[in-house]
Amino acid sequence: MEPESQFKTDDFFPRLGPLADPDCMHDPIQLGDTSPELLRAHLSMMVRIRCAEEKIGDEVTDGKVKCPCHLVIGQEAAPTALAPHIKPGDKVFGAHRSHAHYLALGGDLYKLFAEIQGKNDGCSRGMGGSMHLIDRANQLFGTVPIVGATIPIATGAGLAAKMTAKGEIAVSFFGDGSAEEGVLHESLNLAASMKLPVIFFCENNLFSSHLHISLRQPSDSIARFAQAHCIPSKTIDGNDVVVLHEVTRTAVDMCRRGAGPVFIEAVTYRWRGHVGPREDTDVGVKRKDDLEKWRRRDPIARLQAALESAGYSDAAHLESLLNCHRSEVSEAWKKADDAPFPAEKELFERVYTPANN
Ligand SMILES: Cc1ncc(C[n+]2csc(CCOP(=O)(O)OP(=O)(O)O)c2C)c(N)n1
Ligand SMILES: [Mg+2]
Repeated sequence: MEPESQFKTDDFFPRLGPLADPDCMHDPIQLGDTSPELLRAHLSMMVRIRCAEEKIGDEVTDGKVKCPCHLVIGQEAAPTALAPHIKPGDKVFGAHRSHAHYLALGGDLYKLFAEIQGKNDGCSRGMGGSMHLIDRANQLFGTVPIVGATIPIATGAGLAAKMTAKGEIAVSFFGDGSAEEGVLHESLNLAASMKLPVIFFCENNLFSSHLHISLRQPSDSIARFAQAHCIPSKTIDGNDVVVLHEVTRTAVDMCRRGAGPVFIEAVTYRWRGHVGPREDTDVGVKRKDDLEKWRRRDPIARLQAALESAGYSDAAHLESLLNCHRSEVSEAWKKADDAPFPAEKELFERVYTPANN
């Protein structure tokens, strides 16, 4: 009989370690040689996303929003960092928590708010709500609530990009919960076997609804599934926009030059409940204590602190960003509030494609 010690598990079960430890990484981030203009642009986008999310949360609380909204507050850095690398012809896909991805890619704030309010001017013409965002002009090809559902579609977009050979890529954003769907594993296998230009981008916020990852999986690192499929992967601090910017740039370059798929695991944490604006501190493993610590890993505050020490920003600069985005947000919300709903007769016309099309 073989000795048990010859059965290996350790190499194959990486753990997130400090990346998932809420006591770590509270310091300002390292700016490296990133230009001050780019850093300030990232700061501005993350503040814009947060202001929009806080507004949506307030309106949900006031009962003005009828569709479920999954807020991304605390997770602004990953979509912000990826977006500048995306070019016309690329195709980005998201999931149910995708307001930030829509905005980071250049989506129109008014059309987002109109969609959330079910209005005719919404980006899905008022028929989708918060979880069905689309903005093809800015390379966002769809977000859907079914967990894992856009992963194979992004993989198919990767196959199309490979066939047209113009250096275009596909990006699939998904959460740690998607790793419990078979379709992720099928997609990883296909993309690796066919060397498809797909970035599999896991925003691992350690939770799927109210369940912490330690209650759902034997390891907290989702990148282990990339390793199992021979896909190069990198697991990083998902609240450090500079690290994210560099890693996503490399991943995009690898995909564009035909190196095959790449897997990024960005470790982060959502501040609000799974759905809606409440903090939901009564669920999950130590969520109440952990949330307070994760707030100290705030992607915005850590960038702002680093910018202040480098002399690239100050309290007045942040204040002016907040004022500017808050007023844009409140104007866009008001405009969406005043906008008309779609006509009732259009209900089926917009949901189903006519048979002769
Ligand atoms: C196939 C499927 N199963 C279950 C659900 C219910 N559900 C909606 S969101 C969610 C959690 C997903 O967690 P994760 O992928 O980590 O994303 P996060 O909410 O953390 O951003 C679940 C289980 C669903 N929408 N689709
Ligand atoms: Mg999650």
